[in-house]
Amino acid sequence: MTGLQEWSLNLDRYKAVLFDVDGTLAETERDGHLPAFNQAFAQTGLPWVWTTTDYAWLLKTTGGYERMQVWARHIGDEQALTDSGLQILRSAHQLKNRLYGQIVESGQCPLRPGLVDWMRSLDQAGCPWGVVTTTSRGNWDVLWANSLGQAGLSEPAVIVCGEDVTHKKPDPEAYQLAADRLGLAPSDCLAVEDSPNGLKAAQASGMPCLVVKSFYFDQADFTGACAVLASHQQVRVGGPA
Ligand code: XBP
Ligand code: MG
Repeated sequence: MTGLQEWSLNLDRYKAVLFDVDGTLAETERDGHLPAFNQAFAQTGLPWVWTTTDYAWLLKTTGGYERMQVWARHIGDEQALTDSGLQILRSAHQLKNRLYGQIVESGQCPLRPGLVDWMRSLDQAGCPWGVVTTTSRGNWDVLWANSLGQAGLSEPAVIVCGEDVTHKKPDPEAYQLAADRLGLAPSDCLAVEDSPNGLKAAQASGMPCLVVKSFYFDQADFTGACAVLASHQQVRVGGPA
């Protein structure tokens, strides 16, 4: 019992459930990506240190490499935006993802409470679920191998990652692609997101979106979401909406 109000997911209404990854499945931005960025900057010799406040602002930009370029522009680091500077940023980003993998492997990004329970309920009800993220594919693979994949769940029915799209969230491309691959209309799927960019991406594709708030987006505007929850523990699968 959480003391929080339950939210019923009506499976007569949806043919698939599509989960965002970062922030939605685990607090990967707070516990994984941010520490990995700062470790990568130090190891690359970049004199950058991102605070939690910086990162809350930086999360307006999806994509880690893109986020680093936004920071360089923000602080007026022109050198970082030259051809040679961008090569350094690219290497730092690759290093960040390797370090992120090590953090996840060490168990520091546990799945959010209640998530596996409702995914298991989807499996039991025969409702396909998938993941729609614009993080790098390797970051999904390491999270799957070290947590979700060990929970006895079915394999995701569809996986869309950053490399699969030309335009990252809030562009609708990732959600449109996932629905296409499932052979479904976006309006027949439910997206599960934690961020305004994710909500916008789902909405722009025509997909209803449930928000389960995370650390960085606790105070964000989620107008238009079909519900805004504090925890996955509030979801009850199978009941009327
Ligand atoms: C997640 C992101 C990503 C991750 C870092 O977006 O914004 O940029 O923070 O991943 P989504 P990379 O909400 O679509 O999951 O460094 O691999 O880009
Ligand atoms: Mg997210």
